[in-house]
Amino acid sequence: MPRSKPTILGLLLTLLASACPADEAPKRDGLLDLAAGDSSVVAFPDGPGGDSAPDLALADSSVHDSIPSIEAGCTPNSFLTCVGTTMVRCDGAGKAINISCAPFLCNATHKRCNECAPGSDSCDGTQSVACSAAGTKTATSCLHGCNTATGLCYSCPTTTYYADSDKDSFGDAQSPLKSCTQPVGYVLDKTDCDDADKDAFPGQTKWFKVPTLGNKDYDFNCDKVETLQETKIFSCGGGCQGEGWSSTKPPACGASEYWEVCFKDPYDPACDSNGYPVTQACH
Ligand SMILES: [Ca+2]
Ligand SMILES: [Ca+2]
Ligand SMILES: [Ca+2]
Repeated sequence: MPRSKPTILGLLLTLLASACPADEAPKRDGLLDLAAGDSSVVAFPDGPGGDSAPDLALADSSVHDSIPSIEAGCTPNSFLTCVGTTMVRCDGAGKAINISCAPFLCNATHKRCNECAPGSDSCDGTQSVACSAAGTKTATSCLHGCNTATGLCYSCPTTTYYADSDKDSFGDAQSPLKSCTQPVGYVLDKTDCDDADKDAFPGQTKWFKVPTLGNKDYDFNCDKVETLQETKIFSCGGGCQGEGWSSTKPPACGASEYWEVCFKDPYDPACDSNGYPVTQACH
């Protein structure tokens, strides 16, 4: 549970009340930044970015201005206390100041700001950065790159593999994995357009009347186009012999339409026709 200001004041009062009489309190201007040329900053890391780290907002100066015992003076260059991400210390002139360690915690054991969040190992692809329990950051340049998920260096040269969840031997470009050896379930290929459907892959020649399982479309051959299997329109009135969709345009993928077959019976001069509903297949 976060500590509130009254708790902070109580802490500071307990710590310093006996050393600094209230009636000697000088007037503070409310500014918490170090004065230019204050050499004491060297002994007190001023947040993760050195002296460029932001000190607390002006409003927080009330922590000091309202405590005469601190205003009266503290032991120059001494560490006072930590409150969350705030370090309270005494500057070279004997005045208490707040230092912001944000976004990291103030470390009371080591009397400084943490440089990082302990345990938060990270990797930018080439350099591994570890953060110790004491909040100290250590960067290691990785010979074979590092794992962005674990933050650790690879021990050997890696290759990028891709998940093949539907086991059609084509991998999913959206699921890369760097590894020294080929992991089970991963392939070098990354051209599968639907890794949830083993019937959808580049070069698929079959035609389908129901959509793919993953993308719910009809692009089974991964060429980004839903190609109709049958497009021929035919009417028995135009010469009789032949077949095709009886409609004015081919039905869409998965839609049904009447397929008409027209022919001439050698023993009957009239044009015969036969027809039945057919579902459009695509890939
Ligand atoms: Ca696949
Ligand atoms: Ca597939
Ligand atoms: Ca296609």
